Amino acid sequence: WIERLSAGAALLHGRACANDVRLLAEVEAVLEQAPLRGMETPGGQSMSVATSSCGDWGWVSDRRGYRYAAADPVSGHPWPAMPDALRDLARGAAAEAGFAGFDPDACLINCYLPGARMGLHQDKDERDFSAPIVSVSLGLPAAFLLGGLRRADKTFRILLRHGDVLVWGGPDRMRYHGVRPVQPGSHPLLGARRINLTFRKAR
Ligand code: MD5
Ligand code: FE
Repeated sequence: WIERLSAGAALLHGRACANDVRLLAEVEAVLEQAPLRGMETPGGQSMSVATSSCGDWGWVSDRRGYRYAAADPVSGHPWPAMPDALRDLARGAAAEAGFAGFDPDACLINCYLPGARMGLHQDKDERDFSAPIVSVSLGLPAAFLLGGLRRADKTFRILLRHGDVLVWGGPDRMRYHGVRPVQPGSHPLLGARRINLTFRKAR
């Protein structure tokens, strides 16, 4: 079922569950070509979330800053293609939330082991903020923090479970958001980890 969180944000509960085995297999195939790696923030802090990407553009972070890159800096090769099963899920979920025609060119793969977290931030490395962002949660649950358009705005906690799909667009696209430390546990399909797929129109 679709839960409308605000004008441009919707939570599609369990939307990815029916196809989870296929989705995970596609993600694992991407990770064989472009393994998960730790990244460093421009300030020199190491991030607790391990990341990789598929699609035309991959999100990277290092001392030079945050940006989208056409090649994986670890291998020097282009990022793996975005698997159809992933693209179709993102397009379908966006359409159900009111964003027909979403055409993602980047899929960021975030892997959270227990204890990993993501601090409050805005997604502003994309060229065109008019496209929505689609986020797919797999594995261990996580408490997601949804804030406002200013860092100091009050945040709301949303529990994201395996298979949940979030769509953010329009007036909600630039909200501050973060992820509380993932609690220890084990998921029947993914084991002791949370994987989040974030589909974006980067360029
Ligand atoms: C995650 N990832 O669970 C989240 C899901 C990231 C990131 O935040 O940058 O890799 S994406 C959640 C999101 C994206 C864009 C806008 C909003 C939330 N929002 O307005 O709340 O690993
Ligand atoms: Fe984000």
